[in-house]
Amino acid sequence: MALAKDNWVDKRVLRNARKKKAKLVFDRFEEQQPQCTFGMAPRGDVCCKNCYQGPCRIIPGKQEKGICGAGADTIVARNLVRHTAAGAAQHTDHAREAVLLLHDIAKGKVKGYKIKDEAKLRAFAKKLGKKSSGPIRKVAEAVALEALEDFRRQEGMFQKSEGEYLNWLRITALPERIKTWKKLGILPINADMETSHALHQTAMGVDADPVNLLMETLRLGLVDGYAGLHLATDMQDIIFGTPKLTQSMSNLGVIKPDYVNIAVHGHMPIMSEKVVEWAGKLKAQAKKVGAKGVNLVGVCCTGNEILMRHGIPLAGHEMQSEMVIATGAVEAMVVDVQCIYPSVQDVASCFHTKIITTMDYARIPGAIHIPLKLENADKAAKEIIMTGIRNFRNRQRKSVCIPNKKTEAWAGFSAEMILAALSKVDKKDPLKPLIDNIVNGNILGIAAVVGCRNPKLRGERFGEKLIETLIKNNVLVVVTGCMAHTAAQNGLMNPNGAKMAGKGLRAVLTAIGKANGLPGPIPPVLHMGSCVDNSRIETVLNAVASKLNVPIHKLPVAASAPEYQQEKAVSIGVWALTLGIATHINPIPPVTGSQLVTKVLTEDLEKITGGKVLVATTPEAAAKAMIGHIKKKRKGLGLK
Ligand code: SF4
Ligand code: WCC
Ligand code: FE
Repeated sequence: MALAKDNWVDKRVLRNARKKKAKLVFDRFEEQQPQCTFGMAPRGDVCCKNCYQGPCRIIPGKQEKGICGAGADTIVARNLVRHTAAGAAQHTDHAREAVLLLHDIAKGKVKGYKIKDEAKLRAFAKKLGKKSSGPIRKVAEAVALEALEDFRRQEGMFQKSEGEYLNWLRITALPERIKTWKKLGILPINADMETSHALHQTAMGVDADPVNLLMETLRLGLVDGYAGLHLATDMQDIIFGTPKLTQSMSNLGVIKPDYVNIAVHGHMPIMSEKVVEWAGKLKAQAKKVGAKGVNLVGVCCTGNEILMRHGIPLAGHEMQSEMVIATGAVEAMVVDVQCIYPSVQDVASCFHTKIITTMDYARIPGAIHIPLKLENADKAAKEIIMTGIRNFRNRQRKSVCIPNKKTEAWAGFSAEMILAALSKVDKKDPLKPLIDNIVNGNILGIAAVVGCRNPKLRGERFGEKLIETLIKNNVLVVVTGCMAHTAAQNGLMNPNGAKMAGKGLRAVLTAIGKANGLPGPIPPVLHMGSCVDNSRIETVLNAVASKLNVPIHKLPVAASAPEYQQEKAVSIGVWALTLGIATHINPIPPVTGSQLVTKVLTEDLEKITGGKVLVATTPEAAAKAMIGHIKKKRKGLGLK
């Protein structure tokens, strides 16, 4: 296996795992070969499992219809709706938890949490047309109730183009977009209604019209973008603070030999913020067991969240989560929801690590369960840290293998932080330096490279090669999610990384660094946060689009999820398409069995929302497609 080429796969840690007979994702990946090719490119056959007459397989020229009579177009479109709905449901559930927390803070029901960014909260009240002055808890209640409306509004069910729609979409998206979506009749009414409706619509014997189903997919993209991503980010910023520039480290080497190491993995700051707080408070307890202190490290998106707000180092992306444990030096891994391989418990059983689950609906057999609820968060977080501390004595020194790999990573580039940094260049008009440099070609365009790493692409360095090629070609890259870990580990998220950027881009990064009194250029790859923080990218794009008075789809921008694997990546991608962003996704999604769906996504959609799917199966081809698109958009704007 070509694993050695991936610099995030540490050979010594792999060996350490093997010594303990711990199987890692790569081993299971091999065991799974050959994987079923139905529904997958390039064969492009189609598979439906939506009822128990099936599963049905469609083979062109041989078996054209499923038992119920559904053909390839219907099945492919239905599957896409279901994946998008599942992704959106994860994000909206996440957002709802944050809204409920704000509501409980407002009602004085929880003591352990506070509102950190009052100015942001008041700004949202204003946008929502609510009273923004006065006691902060009153404002919080009004905002939380407006947000909750996005989960319970019923009006407009059978007249979607006329009815009411998501508050968070109304206050966030640009008027031009809302008009487009309204015309298409895809404005979502309430998040829960839409995701559950999608299950109904795609069941056996309901919607068979592929075009209608594709419209539903777009609607779910909007659900994801506004009732999921934006709502989650906004609530989290209000409660936990809006991220600012922070400097930290990344990769497995952030695990420290003499400390109680606790890895935090998952997605929700509701849990991780409390863990961060208590890790700080219980230092003395760690010393009592012979450790120098508690060393928290972040995995996956929780890693991104606590890096952005507290400078906690990133230990690894989702696919490295098992390797974090296989260092033999992690006392506890505490998890909440999403992207947590159940295998972390199997690997932990080979070492001394305790896996601690915290959410009642996300449990792993064999793990310790310490439910972290709003009302007992402090008690639970304390117990979590103490579980790690108590376990320090069980660490087997001979099983410890911490690689000497760590890379400096700058993070915290919220939209507010980007504007603040730009305002040091031009106080009166912060966006001007960015726009001027796009116009003069120093910055060719902006690309978001986001999402997961996929074991199918192991050894290919797809994500890192794509990012490197983009910045070399003067494309400013913004990242979130597991791709942020990738960029950090490859040295692209610190001032040194600017050396890899093209001349024009480097000059801009240097000028911004200088204006901000930084020791060097700002990084060529800006860490904008977790997966829900893809919302921050739209915030920046909306600001630029509004200033230039052009829709997003005319801007020289593109996106890529170069190694996607989660349903959430699908819903985020669909949302990007609704915004009018050309979006590369790889591996090729399971849509090629339907010529109609493939054509709509890669061609026709551009005429409808301005967005389209870019297909490319090598990093070089992906960079070429994205840069080609950016150049086309520059030309459209009359830029060279
Ligand atoms: Fe087969 Fe139709 Fe059932 Fe799908 S819904 S499994 S195509 S019978
Ligand atoms: Ni977002 Fe993908 Fe990571 Fe999970 S955390 S693995 S969806 S990128
Ligand atoms: Fe994530």
